[in-house]
Amino acid sequence: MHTDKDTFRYVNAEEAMELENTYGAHNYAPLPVVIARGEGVFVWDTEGKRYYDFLAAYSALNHGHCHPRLVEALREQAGILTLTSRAFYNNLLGQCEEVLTKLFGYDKALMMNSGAEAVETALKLARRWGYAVKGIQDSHAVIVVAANNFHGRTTGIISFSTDKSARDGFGPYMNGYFTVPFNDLESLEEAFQNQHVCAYLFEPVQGEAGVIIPDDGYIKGVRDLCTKYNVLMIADEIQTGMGRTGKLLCVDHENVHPDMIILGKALGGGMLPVSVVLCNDEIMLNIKPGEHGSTFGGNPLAARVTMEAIQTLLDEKLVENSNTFGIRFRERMSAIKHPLIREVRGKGLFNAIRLNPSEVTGYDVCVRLKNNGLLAKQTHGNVIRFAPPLIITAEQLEECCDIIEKTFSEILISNI
Ligand code: IF1
Repeated sequence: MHTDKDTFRYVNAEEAMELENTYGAHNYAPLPVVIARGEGVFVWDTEGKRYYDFLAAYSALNHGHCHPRLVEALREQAGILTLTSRAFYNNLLGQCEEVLTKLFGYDKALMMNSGAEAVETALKLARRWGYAVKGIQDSHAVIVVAANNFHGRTTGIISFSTDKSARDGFGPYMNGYFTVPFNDLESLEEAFQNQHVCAYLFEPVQGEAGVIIPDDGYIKGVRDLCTKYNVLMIADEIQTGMGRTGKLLCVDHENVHPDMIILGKALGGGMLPVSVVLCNDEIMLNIKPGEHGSTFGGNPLAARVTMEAIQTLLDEKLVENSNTFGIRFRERMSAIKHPLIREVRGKGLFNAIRLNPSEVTGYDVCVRLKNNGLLAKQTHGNVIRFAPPLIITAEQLEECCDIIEKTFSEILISNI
């Protein structure tokens, strides 16, 4: 309950938006809704209106808002020990690393905080392996990436982005990357003819590009080519992992074991930033003490919450939920007959609707969805991503499909 001695105050929606616009960077253009509370699949705005959250913080909220088990783990550990730095051991990091390595089948884990930090860590590990193990000439390593990738916002990562809005105006850029079309094994094999290539970094489903799903067999094909040419296969599962696509990892759909996987977002249960790189000793142990790290990486609070997030995911069968309800969601969306809808696509509860070009944009549809009580986000103008928490129930899913169907029925298109 809010009291005067609190360091914050009640604000209405107008004031909250005014404060952010006045005192905050304008690096986002948020939907005009001010969220003040979250629970499960729901959020409430400052005026008490309830919405279904169909973005789930870009899949960081697979467990839903304020999951009781995660809140309790966070709350209890926050009063015991939150941070030691890695200058010392702590009683929880090793246990968390054991859980992660055994669950995903790797020798070692390197815990970081943001997804981008884990991606940068993976890139450094790949290069170090390229020099120390593959024998690539120092500072000549090349990492292959997919066009339309999204792996984070650091100057190193945007150096290999093909998205102008993410990349332009931030140069000079990092060298040592080569771009191939996503979902194109022929181009990938051609790129691997270069002996300086040490790794291929890709998203098993491209999220920001608009939930782009590769052909069946692509992930297996990547595995085979990486093995054939002694190139590290690095799967960025920061958004697709933790059950989002109906399997624990997206690469599990093709029973493929990458040389390195990167996790983030939901790994921290939507409570705090946690990310990790998992790989075997031949790769991980090329970074020696003092050659990489971060202040908060592997802190005991993150370790505790991560172990609770993983156990909750398994106990509540959220991966199975994602698969089952994803099928139902696409069934319902495909049944909506509307001139605006061009394509419904997805895997598990990672779905998107691609709109036909018209005077109605993805943003317009998201504003209408908001007015009807469902929050979603467009990407690249005409694709709307639908990715609810994996804890959604059958009844809630049907209600959300009803809302989406009703919203499209209210949109009259004159120019298609
Ligand atoms: C923004 C996008 C999604 C990611 C993958 C690494 C990262 C992300 C596959 C970096 C982060 C976030 C970042 C956020 C919006 C969101 C996003 F639209 F930017 F592209 F989800 F698709 N790999 N994605 O999706 O992780 O450093 O953010 O923890 O920057 O606007 P991070």
